[in-house]
Amino acid sequence: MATKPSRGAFIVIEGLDRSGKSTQAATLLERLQSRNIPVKFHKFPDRVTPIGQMIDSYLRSKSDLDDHVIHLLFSANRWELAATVEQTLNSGTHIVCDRYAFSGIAFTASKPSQIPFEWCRTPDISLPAPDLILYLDISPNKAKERGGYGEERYEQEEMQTRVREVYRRMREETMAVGSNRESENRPQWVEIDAGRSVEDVGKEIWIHVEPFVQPSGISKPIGRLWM
Ligand code: Z5A
Ligand code: MG
Repeated sequence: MATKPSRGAFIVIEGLDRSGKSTQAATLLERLQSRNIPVKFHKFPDRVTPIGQMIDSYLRSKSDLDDHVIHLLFSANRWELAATVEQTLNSGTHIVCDRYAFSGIAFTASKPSQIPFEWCRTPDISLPAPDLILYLDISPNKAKERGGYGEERYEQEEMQTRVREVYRRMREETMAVGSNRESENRPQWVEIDAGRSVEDVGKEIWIHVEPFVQPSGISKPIGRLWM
């Protein structure tokens, strides 16, 4: 039985549609579980909650909502699980999370309605911050060749190109935000070339994750997004 760390690590997988986030989240989860490392999985949107059901209906184009409203619902969907995330981490269990606030900002800020980036970021300010963001990068062209592309409303190449640009901006800002603070309080953002085989991407992910899931655990307190 592995020793429980002082607190668990919060690991978020982000990236464009079909970059392989869910595939890699499942692989990572398996890898951790096979080593008896305590871990819990979250996925956003969490389509099970009442708010998540509204989001699901919107994504499947079964209902229509104002761009601001759907953005706030995505954020509320994270807030309704924020206390659970904290409890899990404080109990010494790691979290692997498939998409988080970065998806929220990237998708809304890329819409033709041109909602300002800062407006998009505001509702998620002070959510539990990840310790590690694994950003899976892929060209929209390559993503298009993968299974299931185009089934939901945001999966068009032009939109995906804009989404990629907003992710790049967030990466720069996430790296810069902490420059006046202790660097150890900054979430670590790692960009991974997701255009390679599932195995190669998984191997690289493990190289970045392993230092975060040591028995000694994470000693710094849980951070707050953009604070
Ligand atoms: N959204 C938002 O607007 N605001 C928010 O706050 C949040 C989300 C949280 C649904 O999300 C939408 O919600 C999404 C963003 C928006 N946009 N759209 N549309 P979702 O997470 O539920 O989406 P999804 O249905 O899980 O798809 P995905 O995340 O886009 O895919 P993925 O998880 O990145 O990829 P995958 O399912 O692992 O793999 C896709 C296919 O590629 C599959 O057939 C795999 O077998 C294959 N695959 C995976 N990896 C590889 C490699 N390496 N090589 C070849 N083939 C591969
Ligand atoms: Mg997915």
